[in-house]
Amino acid sequence: MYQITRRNFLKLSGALAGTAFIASPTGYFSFKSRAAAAPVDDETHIVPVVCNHNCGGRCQLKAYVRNGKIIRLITDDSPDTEKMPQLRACLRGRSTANRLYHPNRLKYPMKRVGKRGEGKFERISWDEATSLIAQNLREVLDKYGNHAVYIQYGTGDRGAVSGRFSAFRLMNLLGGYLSYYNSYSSACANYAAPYILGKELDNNGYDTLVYSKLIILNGFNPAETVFETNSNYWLAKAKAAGAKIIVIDPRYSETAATFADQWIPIKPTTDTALFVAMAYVIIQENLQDQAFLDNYCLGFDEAHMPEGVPAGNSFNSYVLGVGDGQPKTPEWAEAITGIGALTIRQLARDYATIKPAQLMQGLGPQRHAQGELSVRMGAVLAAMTGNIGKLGGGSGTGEGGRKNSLKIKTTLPVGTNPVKASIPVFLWTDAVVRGTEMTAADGVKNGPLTSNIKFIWNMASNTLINQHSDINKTIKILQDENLIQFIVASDHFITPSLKFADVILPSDHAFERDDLGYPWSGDQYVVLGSKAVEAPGECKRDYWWISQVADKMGIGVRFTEGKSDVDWLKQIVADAQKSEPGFPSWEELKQAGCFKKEANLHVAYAKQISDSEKYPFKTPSGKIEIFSKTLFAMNHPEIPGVPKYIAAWEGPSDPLIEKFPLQCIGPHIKRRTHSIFDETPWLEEAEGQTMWMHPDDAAVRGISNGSKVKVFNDRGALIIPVQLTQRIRPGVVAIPQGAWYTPDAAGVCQRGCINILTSQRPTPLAHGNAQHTLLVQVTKL
Ligand SMILES: Nc1nc2c(c(=O)[nH]1)N[C@H]1C(S)=C(S)[C@@H](COP(=O)(O)OP(=O)(O)OC[C@H]3O[C@@H](n4cnc5c(=O)[nH]c(N)nc54)[C@H](O)[C@@H]3O)O[C@H]1N2
Ligand SMILES: Nc1nc2c(c(=O)[nH]1)N[C@H]1C(S)=C(S)[C@@H](COP(=O)(O)OP(=O)(O)OC[C@H]3O[C@@H](n4cnc5c(=O)[nH]c(N)nc54)[C@H](O)[C@@H]3O)O[C@H]1N2
Ligand code: SF4
Ligand SMILES: [Mo]
Repeated sequence: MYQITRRNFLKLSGALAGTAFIASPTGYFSFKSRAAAAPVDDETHIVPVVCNHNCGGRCQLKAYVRNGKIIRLITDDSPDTEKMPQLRACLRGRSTANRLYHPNRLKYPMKRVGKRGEGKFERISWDEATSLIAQNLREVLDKYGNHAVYIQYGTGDRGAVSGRFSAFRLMNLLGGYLSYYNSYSSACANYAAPYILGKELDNNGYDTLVYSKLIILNGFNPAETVFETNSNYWLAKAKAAGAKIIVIDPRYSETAATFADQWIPIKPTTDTALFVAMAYVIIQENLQDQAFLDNYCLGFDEAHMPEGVPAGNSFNSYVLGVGDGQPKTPEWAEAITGIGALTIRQLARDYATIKPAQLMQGLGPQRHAQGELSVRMGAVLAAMTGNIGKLGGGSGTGEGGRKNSLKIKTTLPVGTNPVKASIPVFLWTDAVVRGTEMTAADGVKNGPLTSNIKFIWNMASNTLINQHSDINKTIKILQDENLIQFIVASDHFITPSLKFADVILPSDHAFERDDLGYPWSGDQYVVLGSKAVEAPGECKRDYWWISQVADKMGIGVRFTEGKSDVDWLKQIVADAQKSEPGFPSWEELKQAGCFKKEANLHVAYAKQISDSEKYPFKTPSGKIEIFSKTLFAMNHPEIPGVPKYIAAWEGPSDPLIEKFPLQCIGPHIKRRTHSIFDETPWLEEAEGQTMWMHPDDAAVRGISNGSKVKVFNDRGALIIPVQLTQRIRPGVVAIPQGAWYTPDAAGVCQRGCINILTSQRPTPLAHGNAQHTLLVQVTKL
């Protein structure tokens, strides 16, 4: 059906996947888009489209369309310059046609006929579907009020007129809805970073990596997770320029395989112990940048503490063991992290002496039990080594920072939410069960809630079941029809989440409509994808049916202002032309498919470091708060005033490890964006769903490579083929997150969805999702 054969495609994915870079890291550069070579005959035309899923990047694709079908996909073939490299799509984006023409596409609206979750649906008309939604919405609003309506987190559609933005707009016109804060991505990092640095996660941009002499990637795997379309391009450049690259990860990730000079396999949840021991070495060997600490920081030592805090609470005192009698030596950390003391000493010396050095952390280390602490501790190390605010250095908190300064709007106008109450996103299941009882201690802001959640909008989201933790617990909550009255969900497939909805709606795909796409904003560009082909069956854009619901709620005209989805896109572009000099017209953008603007290098906190009097850090003291009085005053054992190592529940020293002896993490892998593409045959062939396990852990269990195993804990169980590999440290297994929950009659997942095993216990400060913190046992079948 497609001109690109599966064989060629798989070869291509291999080249992009990372491991192929080992032999030739520069291969990344030599790979060129093949647009120029592509023949176009009379019947074939090329349409620029956008990949709008949530990997952080935003790539341009070009669809070869013949007889109304996409027969081939290529990627950005615009000029490839140093300042603005091409936005080349990955294996996922390039296999989208395989997803588009999948036989299981949801094509018609349906309503539930069996019990909720049973998966029995019958086809209905759009009119009946939108009437059912409007009727239930009206009932819930009348009976329970606006706090009862919740718009689920969901990242499948990152376009400007997405279903979620449309629902925000509608609900704001109807008196508001219960909102959330945080994300599943970076709850701990974004919540904790302001306490030490005064603003949400920020670090130097990826293009500054070429100025770094040392790059430490902690739990960061851009060879698979991307984050910014060209993150790997810049890493490869930095390597070619001679930077030493160290990857700290329980797995020898694709990034480690591709770029690392050294791999440090750490036990999950123990990063803070490693960092604290590095601080010990730096202090012992007097390698710290004392001038930087004295000028910019609060709480490093007893001489720089805020008033009114008892002696012995500085970071230095903690590291040296003043209070607890335990100096945080590399030997202390070796027992916790599983990393040899010598390695820790050398890592500390490297980081303190090779300058400038960038400590970049992925979001994996913070999706853990006390995920806030590794973020804070990364910033402390970056301050101790004087790397914050320096070109080639970095803040130590997160991945590459944001430099996008385009003055454009990225959504249709959604209005203002009259409801001020909000919940941490991870606690939505709690808000269904006990919303009105939740307090500030649960992270509720501007509470109390006047109702539990009774109505859920679930568009472009698999978070209702698949991507949220502890699926068995969630199922019980959703099945209880006394709790939630109504769930409406739209998607391309009947996903595990859609099975639990009351009305399910078929969405068109980004390639089947005009759509604007924006990156997570590391780069300055906008992609305008054009409608390449017709959507199948009765698939509609979410905006369309939400307009119908608005109409039935009596506010149709106020909702649409007479505009179609494309009219809103045109308005966004017209507004951008006014606010952003040089921004193209709608017609020009349609033609080009993309607007790129060269960006300046982004050095996070450069202003504060250049003139700390004029530009203080936005913390209470105006300094980098290694000690935070605000956190100290919370007087919470898991929220210390200075970052400390606190052993995780379900971590390597939890007594539960006797029963469930393996730590289990759920990495984001290249063949899926979360649960998207799980259904795609080409990608299944490129990378099946398997669990990584160390041969030593397999040997004691009599498990052989490729065999199916059962993985379980007290929350649930799954079956998965095992891949024995030295690429993971003993005692740890990795089950890629995002596989579709596929239960047998006993509820055992046959596909390997990790969230059957994860916990809903939130992190202490951010109330975030610790979805990488779990203990399991593995047995052969
Ligand atoms: N291909 C692909 N790309 C994606 C996504 C996707 O689903 N697929 N999702 C996108 C989204 S929304 C997000 S939020 C990001 C997620 O990006 P991340 O959160 O950074 O990705 P993870 O794979 O969860 O974790 C990164 C690495 O951390 C390691 N790790 C786990 N626990 C620990 C630990 O305790 N310490 C250390 N040092 N390392 C640890 C994992 O082995 C993994 O290699 O990726 C984005 N990009
Ligand atoms: N155990 C574990 N769980 C995790 C994570 C983890 O690391 N470990 N990571 C977490 C993270 S970082 C995140 S961001 C979440 C992601 O959670 P989600 O955002 O729920 O994940 P996706 O799988 O991307 O689901 C998006 C859905 O949108 C649909 N979709 C795509 N395009 C469209 C469209 O145009 N219209 C409509 N209506 N639907 C569309 C897709 O088919 C898909 O079913 O998962 C979290 N869950
Ligand atoms: S999944 Fe991400 S990296 Fe891959 S094509 Fe889409 S936007 Fe680009
Ligand atoms: Mo995410």
